[in-house]
Amino acid sequence: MPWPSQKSRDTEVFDLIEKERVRQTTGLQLIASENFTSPDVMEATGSVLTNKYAEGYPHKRYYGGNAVVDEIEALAIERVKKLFGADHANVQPHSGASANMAVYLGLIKPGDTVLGLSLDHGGHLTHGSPVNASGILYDFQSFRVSDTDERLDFDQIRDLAKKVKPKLIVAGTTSYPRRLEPQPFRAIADEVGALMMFDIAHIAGLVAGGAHPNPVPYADVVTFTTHKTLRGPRGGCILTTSAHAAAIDKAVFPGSQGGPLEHAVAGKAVAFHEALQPSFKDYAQQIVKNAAALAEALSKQGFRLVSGGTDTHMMVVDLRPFDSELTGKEAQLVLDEAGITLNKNNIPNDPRSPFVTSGVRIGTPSVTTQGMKEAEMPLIAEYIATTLRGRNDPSVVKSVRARVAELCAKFPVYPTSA
Ligand code: DSN
Repeated sequence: MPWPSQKSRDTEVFDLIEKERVRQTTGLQLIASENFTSPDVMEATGSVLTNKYAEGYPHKRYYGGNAVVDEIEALAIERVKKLFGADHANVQPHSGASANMAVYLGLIKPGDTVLGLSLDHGGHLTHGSPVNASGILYDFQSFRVSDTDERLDFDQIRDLAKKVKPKLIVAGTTSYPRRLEPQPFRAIADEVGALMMFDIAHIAGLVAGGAHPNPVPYADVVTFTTHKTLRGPRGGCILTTSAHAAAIDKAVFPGSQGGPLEHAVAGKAVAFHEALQPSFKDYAQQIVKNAAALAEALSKQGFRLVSGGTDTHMMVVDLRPFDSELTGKEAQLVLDEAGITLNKNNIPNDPRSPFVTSGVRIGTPSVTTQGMKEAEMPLIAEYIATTLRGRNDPSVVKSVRARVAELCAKFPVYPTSA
């Protein structure tokens, strides 16, 4: 027998997967960077393509047997180019972090100066955090959001760019709730002779669905993950102008990766197809409408929204006006018990550490995939507020847990949802 028989099947792992399916589908998934991908994307991701080695690119491989894989990867490339209007695409990055590191490897040299948003003001680990390879290998200089309105301040970014003369400017965020206009970044990059990279990991689905400006016409390189608002499989992608195509491809393979994950590439191709459908526009718009409704409802419950609200799929909530003793860490833990999953998050100039925090980050991509609309958002805000107010009373948390399960049962995610 080639594999263990059904009798000795690994029930331990499959039982745990089932447990996780129940957790995901009976609770509210409000992590801004997560989503429920489609059964078709999961089928492609779990397919025989996981068996294949395919170092290289379509029609230029180091192994035989890649005729079908070539067709799949070429399809993924064509679809994503069409989706975002890009000259060139590399669909092989295993993750957003791999995509970003490949861009640095391809476009700049170790020690070069780069400008990016500070992690504690909403940037990303790979935008120069001192504990990440980006910050270790390159001279990252960080800009921050303004103290007055907690939004990007392009005068500050321009002044810093003129002072440090970066080779590359990185736009993009992980916990910034406002639209990111690409034109001002382009103008500053041109003023100081820098290249411009736009990391749209969080907003890729919004851009694809026309609910956020598309930076592709302005940036030299655009990176993103495929599993957030874009609702694809876990993975990364790079779009470039023709001028940088060869350098980026070389930096992905052989520069920083070996064999591509063609099962993930197939999942990406399916997700790009789904995002090209007219209904994806409605989905993207609904994510934003839901986020606005949830932000308004949370504010009525006594929370403060960083920057005063949101224009995207996410919000960052300052817990201090609601309860000055309550930390993000404690909120995340007790909300988990109530079946509400989100993550603690620093607010700009947070007096607490990243392990404790004074805020939480909340996103609407997953609940929107479930079919929830503006009408459900005040309920979610109420469940959050009730849990946090009654956090020391297990009966309150238990009763919210039951109400959350009841709400989720009305919006089943997958056909077999519990
Ligand atoms: N982990 C992602 C997020 O949650 O924003 C960023 O890589």
